[in-house]
Amino acid sequence: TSAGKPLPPYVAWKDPNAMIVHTGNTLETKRAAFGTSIITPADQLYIRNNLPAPNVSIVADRDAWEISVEGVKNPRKLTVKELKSMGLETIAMVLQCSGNGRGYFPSKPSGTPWQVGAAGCVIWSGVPVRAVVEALGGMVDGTAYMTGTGGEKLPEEIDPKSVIVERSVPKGAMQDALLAWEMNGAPIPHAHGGPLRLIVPGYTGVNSIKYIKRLAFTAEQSDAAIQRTGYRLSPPGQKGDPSQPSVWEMSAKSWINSPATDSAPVQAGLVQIKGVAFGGINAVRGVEVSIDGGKTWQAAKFVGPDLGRYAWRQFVLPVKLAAGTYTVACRATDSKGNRQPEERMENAAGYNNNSWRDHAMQITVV
Ligand code: MSS
Repeated sequence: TSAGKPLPPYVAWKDPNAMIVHTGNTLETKRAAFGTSIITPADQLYIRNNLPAPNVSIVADRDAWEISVEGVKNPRKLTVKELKSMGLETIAMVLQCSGNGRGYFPSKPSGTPWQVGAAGCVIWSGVPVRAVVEALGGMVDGTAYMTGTGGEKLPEEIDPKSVIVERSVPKGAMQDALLAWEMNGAPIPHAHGGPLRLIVPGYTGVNSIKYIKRLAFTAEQSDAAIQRTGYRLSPPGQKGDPSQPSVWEMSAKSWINSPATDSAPVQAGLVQIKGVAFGGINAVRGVEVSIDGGKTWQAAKFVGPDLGRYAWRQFVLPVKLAAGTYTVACRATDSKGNRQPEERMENAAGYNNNSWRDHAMQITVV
């Protein structure tokens, strides 16, 4: 059930029955609300804003939005209209917040206690970043990172570096990245980063910069707080600092959506156990389900089309269940053979939780 908080006005168009409203800037999809036909509809997709979203007037004339491309041989500003003439690609991708699953950390790190719903599988259309780079003469020598800057208006009288949403990723991530203007077949909603969003497939959500106004190829990582000290895998009890790994690539993960703890009691007999599985930076190869808390595992079957390396796959395992209590769990394996671990990797801010044990659920069959 929803916490009872109403949808904030800028996302009043979301489905109130599908969302848990944590705060005005953090909304997650209810576990039982995830459908089984792969794509997460816009009105069910989670929201995470590090800063309040810019005024909705930025989507009044989408084609006129400008991005400054820097760190290329011929740096210049480009409008969305110009970008649309430079190339087109469509990619299905799991958009997942770095902190998805934080709610399962017993250490209760500060930040939103997301369970499974700060994630969705979304289709993006836009121009490949590599086409833009090529058109502008290639990256300058010495480039090591691709840095995206969000178009929020920054509060005055604060050091901009302390709040600006600006993230750097290794330059190799450019290969599959897009500057996207469309999401699930419609112009990207303002709340999800329209008119233009950087999409970095296989990386956690924070790296996919909404309302992007600057894309730079840089020798160093951004010195914004969100990059320097934020989104770092810090040992428990320690503050973030640039010597620690940045939260970038995602690893194999899966979870069961149905039957779920918060859905109606399950009737004894044949039950279809359903969920999602993805590989993160790699494709997902398989997923296993356990109904005895991880003692034994059975391979589940993928259902629906394979939308590529960065998408998730829906899976199902039919099982006959007698009345009783069961602990259901699942674990994914990626194309390189990496298996979703039993335990989370402890870190101070509660990032990258892909522990299958944390995502297991107790269900009651009557
Ligand atoms: N971008 C910008 N510009 N701003 C902000 O705030 N956030 C992040 C990304 N991007 C931001 C951006 C995050 S953090 C996330 S997740 C994402 O986004 C979300 O998305 P949506 O659309 O869902 O809201 Mo965590 O890692």
